[in-house]
Amino acid sequence: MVKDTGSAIQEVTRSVHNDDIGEATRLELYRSQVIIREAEQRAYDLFLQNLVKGTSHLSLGQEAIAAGFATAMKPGDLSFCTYRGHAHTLARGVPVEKVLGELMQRDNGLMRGKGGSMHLTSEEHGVMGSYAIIGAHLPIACGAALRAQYKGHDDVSVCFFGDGTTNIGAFHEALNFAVIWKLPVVFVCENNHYMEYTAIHEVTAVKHPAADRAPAYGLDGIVVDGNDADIVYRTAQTAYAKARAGGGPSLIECLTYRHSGHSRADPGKYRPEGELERWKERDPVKIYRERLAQFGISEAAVTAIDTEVRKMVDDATQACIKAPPPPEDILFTDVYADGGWAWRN
Ligand SMILES: Cc1ncc(C[n+]2csc(CCOP(=O)(O)OP(=O)(O)O)c2C)c(N)n1
Ligand SMILES: [Mg+2]
Repeated sequence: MVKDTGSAIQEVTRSVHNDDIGEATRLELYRSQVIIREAEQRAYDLFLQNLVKGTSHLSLGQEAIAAGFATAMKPGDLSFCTYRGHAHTLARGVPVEKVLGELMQRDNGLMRGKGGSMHLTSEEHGVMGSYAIIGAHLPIACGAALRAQYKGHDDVSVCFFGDGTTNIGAFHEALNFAVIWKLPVVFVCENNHYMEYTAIHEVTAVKHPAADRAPAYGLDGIVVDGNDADIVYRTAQTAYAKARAGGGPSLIECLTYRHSGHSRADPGKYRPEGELERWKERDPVKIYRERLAQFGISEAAVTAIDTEVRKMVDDATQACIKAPPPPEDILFTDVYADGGWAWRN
């Protein structure tokens, strides 16, 4: 738990010694983080080889948030992502090959290469889109939650966004709407301390961009250590249980840091010297390896996961390199809701 006594924050203190998570879930949390880490690093390597064109935004350093929230979800729960959405898409179980193929604009990609890095979507996995317009998906997540409430379904809509997004009108509108309607939606602010190239504290009136605004909408201000997958997982469980029980929305601010620049071409030179190194000491994957050891999980079990995931990412890479580009006729498919475009003529 990150200590913060300077603002109206509800402290959510959870002991890592309370082992209610269980070994199977811990291994799942670890595996999910390693898949994201390896796939994101591979995406960057492929970019350097000019095999990924266009821009992409990596979540290296932010893996615990995607892993923790997705692992606590049930099938049927819905994820809404930003352009920094590879991690959340992978965490819901979309195969690495589908994600890398999409980044490489191949026919084997998640949307056959038509969407690209910033628009990963898989209805089958509950990934209801990645949205490049800042804040646009918060009201959309409210709409999905309103549908669940109206139909009496118990799925939860989980909406991920950055710290900079809290200064956009849609963030405030969506929060107010969700509270008034008591919607089963969980808003997750990944506070990585930077917008594109600007530190969030330079342009925001409060210290905690999401949590300090929560009381204005009648919500608790929750700040958690977003680099600790156990804490994230437990926080997610609490918020989902509240949403499913008709208790309405939650807003959770997860403190974290991106290891790479904003997008693939950004070397991140605007960051103060030593800051990245300090955060790397709190690398979520490193923290979690230590956690597994603390709970008596053998090094061999951990290495087996690392080896299996690396092979999976290598195999996916090879399959994508061999995959053809999409045929031209996909330009005329999946364009409108009926799947085609004929109605326009
Ligand atoms: C409405 C809108 N305004 C501006 C942009 C340009 N833009 C892209 S990313 C970004 C910064 C967002 O920062 P944050 O919400 O902290 O997310 P992070 O990239 O750190 O995950 C901005 C301003 C945009 N995509 N949409
Ligand atoms: Mg940010």
